[in-house]
Amino acid sequence: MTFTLPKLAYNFSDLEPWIDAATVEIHYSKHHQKYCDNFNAVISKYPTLSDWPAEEILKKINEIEVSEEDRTQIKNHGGGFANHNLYWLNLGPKKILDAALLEEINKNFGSPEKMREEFNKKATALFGSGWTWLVRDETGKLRIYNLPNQDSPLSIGHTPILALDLWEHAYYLKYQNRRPEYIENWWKANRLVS
Ligand code: MN3
Repeated sequence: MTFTLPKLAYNFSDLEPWIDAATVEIHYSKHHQKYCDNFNAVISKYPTLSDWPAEEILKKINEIEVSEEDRTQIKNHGGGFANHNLYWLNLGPKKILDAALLEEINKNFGSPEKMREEFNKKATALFGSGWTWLVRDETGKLRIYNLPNQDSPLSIGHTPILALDLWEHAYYLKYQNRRPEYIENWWKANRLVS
């Protein structure tokens, strides 16, 4: 199996004004594509993994029989591939609110506002390149945390729900050093939670 980028359900310009068209285009067709290509290159060395979905490979990152150097490659580029898949899926020009998710958020955080507050606090505090995550942990509880680089929550047994890319390539063209503004506007482009 060769991994390919999921087709976006919207045009590059559809997330304007929150995320600009140039950023979406470069992020998707250059950055995301590069993770995908590098992931394919490393997986092509291991025919036993060729039928596995990316998510399964990341879940078993510490068990799969690969060289340590390639494990790092898979973590970085497989993570980059899968993380961006979710990033694009979270976004959209039209809100399609997920009622079951909202109920879970209310149960775990009290309200979407409280969840966003905690999420934004974590996102603003992230040092360097990485992602802020809303995940469901192994007990079913929702949690918010940061992971560095392209590390995936799947690799620690969690199911990612919301994925905020905080690498500078995700926002620098439009927002430069104004990361908090990007974070605020990312919520506006997020179709799952208002
Ligand atoms: Mn990115």
